[in-house]
Amino acid sequence: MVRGERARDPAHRPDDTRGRAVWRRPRRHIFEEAAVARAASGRHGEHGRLPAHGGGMDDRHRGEVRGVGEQEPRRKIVGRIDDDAGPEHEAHHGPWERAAFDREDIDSGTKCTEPLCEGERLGSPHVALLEEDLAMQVTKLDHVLVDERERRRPRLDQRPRERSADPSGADDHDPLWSRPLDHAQVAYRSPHNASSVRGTAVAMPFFQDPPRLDNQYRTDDVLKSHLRRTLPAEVHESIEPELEEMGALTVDLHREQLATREEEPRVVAWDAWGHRVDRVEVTSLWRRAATIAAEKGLVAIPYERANGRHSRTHQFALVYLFGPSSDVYTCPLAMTDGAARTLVEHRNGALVDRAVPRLTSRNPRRAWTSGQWMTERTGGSDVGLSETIAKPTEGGKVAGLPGAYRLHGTKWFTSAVSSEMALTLARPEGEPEGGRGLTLFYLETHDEAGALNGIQVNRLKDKLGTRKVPTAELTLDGALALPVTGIGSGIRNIAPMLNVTRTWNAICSIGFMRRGLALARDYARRRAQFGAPLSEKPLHVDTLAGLQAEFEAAFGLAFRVAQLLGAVESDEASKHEARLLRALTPIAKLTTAKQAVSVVSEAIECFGGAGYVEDTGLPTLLRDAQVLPIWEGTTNVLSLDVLRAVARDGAMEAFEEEVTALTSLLQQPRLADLGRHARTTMAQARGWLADTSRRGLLETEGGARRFALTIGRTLELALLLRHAEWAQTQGNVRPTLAARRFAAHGVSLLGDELSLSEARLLVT
Ligand code: MFK
Repeated sequence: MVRGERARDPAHRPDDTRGRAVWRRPRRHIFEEAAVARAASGRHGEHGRLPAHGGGMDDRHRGEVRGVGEQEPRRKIVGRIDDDAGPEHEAHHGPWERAAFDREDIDSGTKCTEPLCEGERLGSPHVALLEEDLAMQVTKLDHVLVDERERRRPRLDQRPRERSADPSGADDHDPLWSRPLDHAQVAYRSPHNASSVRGTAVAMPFFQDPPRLDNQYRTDDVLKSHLRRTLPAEVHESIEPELEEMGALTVDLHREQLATREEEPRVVAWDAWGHRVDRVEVTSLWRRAATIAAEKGLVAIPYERANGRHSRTHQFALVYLFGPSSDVYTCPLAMTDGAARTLVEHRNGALVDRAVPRLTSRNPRRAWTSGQWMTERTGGSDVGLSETIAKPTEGGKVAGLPGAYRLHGTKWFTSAVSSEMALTLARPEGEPEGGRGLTLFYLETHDEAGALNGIQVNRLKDKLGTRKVPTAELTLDGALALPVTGIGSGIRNIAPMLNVTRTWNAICSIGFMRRGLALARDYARRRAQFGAPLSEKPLHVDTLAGLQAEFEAAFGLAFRVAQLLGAVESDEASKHEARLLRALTPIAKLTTAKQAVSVVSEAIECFGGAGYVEDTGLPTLLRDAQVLPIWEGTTNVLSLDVLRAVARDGAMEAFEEEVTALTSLLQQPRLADLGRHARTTMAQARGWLADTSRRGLLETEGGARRFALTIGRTLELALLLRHAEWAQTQGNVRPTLAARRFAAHGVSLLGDELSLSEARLLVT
């Protein structure tokens, strides 16, 4: 008899299968031993509790194993004996059917009739477990059960995808729109099971499955679809393995983030022999992140420029994936990129030769990061108030380069002080007040002997979030530094750094949104309340869809800036693109940062109380997101920057041109309607500008945030519409749905009635 035939032969089922024999034997001693084992271990959780009543073996058995319901009785042991059968079965039937099979087997005792499965199953070493073995294993099984349940539980995203009835294919893109969980699964998971069982049910203790992260590239339809549209096929193809690899790394890093949640950086001020060392020790994940970042070229890619104008898209696709798993290691990376860009733009050959190869190195042992030391006690926004002074030296050098100054002052917020170098601002003696009197300086944090370069770390900041980032207060006490590009105009000269870090900020904002949503969506499938998974609850679905729409809109804006930056850096930008980049950078930073806080906050709420509990790791997401609208220019400061760009750099024309180009050729009627809406909003914004400036500059300034956010949201809508029309040609209506929902949230925050005098009345 061949394998399989034997299995199908009723004469051989199930008694001559060792697996079935286990079921048929009395099990009293198994559970008695288990009870002893538990008593010995002091473990009395409900999960392992024997029924208190003194029924016979069968009753006890029911109480222990069947108590949760008819679905429950054999689950623990099936969890073991199917261990080896599963993969073969899965190979034949796919994970969804395999899971169904597991459950069917549990519930009714029926088995898969697939010959190979059957055969493999019969041959499984696990089915040979003797009762004695089981007795010894039973306490372990309590844990195994949880893991097994998790591993075997069918998930919507594991089911074979069916072609959607909707020719648009919308269903194919989002498990939320896929078919719902069946009732068996709901019952299987729901704690309400306990009340519906007959007999002497003992409530099975309920443990909520935590949210799981999957490969963050593989499951990101928004990123994939964006890259398909915006990159030449060969570029997309060539970078996809890196993205796939980074997507997998995000899962691993996420696990490590949770495991090292309580680690924080620290300053070691003194060495054992009393020397002041001010060594900053970073967390283990940061050390790993530094290696990954260098090896993956997260800063290097746009300088290598292997993909020409698409190099920034390439880089930021990786950063977007990496960011939320990195414990904000993106902070030093952003500043490193900004410093490299600034040095390259200013063409200081000696400093470029010295620092840029290190800042952009893929060798973790050689790679440097850079700080960006701007903020002083006088303010983080009005940088022109800086008090740090620079004194020329006689023959002072930095890295062998002459012309050094000594800096004296306090830097109040220096992010990631663990860097090897920094760009900073100081006022050379005799220079005028204000931003123009400041000079942009280059310094290295340590001298060649490894001693700190006239820098003392006063303390690390005790912050709301970004707790892994060693943000320090520093005293510069004669730090040697070189002017990067002459004396004066420090703010203007550091602007390239600001624009790069603001772009990183926008990318990290969408990364945070994506992470919050990925976890919330996964959780919605695992969490049943009021009789069904949250993913089937209309209000929950509607809430998630609204967040998704905000995220998709923000995504388009952030990556548009990345695309423009790539075009400008490779000298391939049109005049329109170059003009647009200057004004779109603050718009993207401020708009996406606000969305990130709001979306992440809502995503946390999707977990109820669990989202508020530290060891879920979820509160960290919100705390870290909260920095996004604050650093690199607050929402208000950037809104004023937008007004300056409108006044000086023709930004309004650039915005209008962009919205018109994106929306005027839309073919699909619903999209075209929304496109008209975007153009009308842009025209209203221009009207608002004209109107408020007639009423006085203060009136315009008072509405600057609403103006900037209106421009940002209008551009987001236009970009989403453009993408939606293309996506429809690919049979994907998802972006169309996102655009409609996003537009329904509202894009304009402007209104004539919101005058400054009214605002003043409200706040006095
Ligand atoms: C997740 C990734 C995150 C990244 C992590 C980064 C770590 C964060 C650490 C920090 O937070 S570092 C501190 C960040 N600080 C800021 O971002 C400063 C916020 N304040 C501003 O941006 C103010 O608008 C500004 C200091 C620029 C205002 O100062 P002023 O003296 O009123 O400057 P003004 O007159 O507007 O501009 C001076 C010159 O710079 C002008 O050129 P001209 O001299 O030719 O007239 C401006 O055109 C030019 N400029 C200013 N902003 C520019 C710019 N040019 C290009 N792009 C810009 N964004």
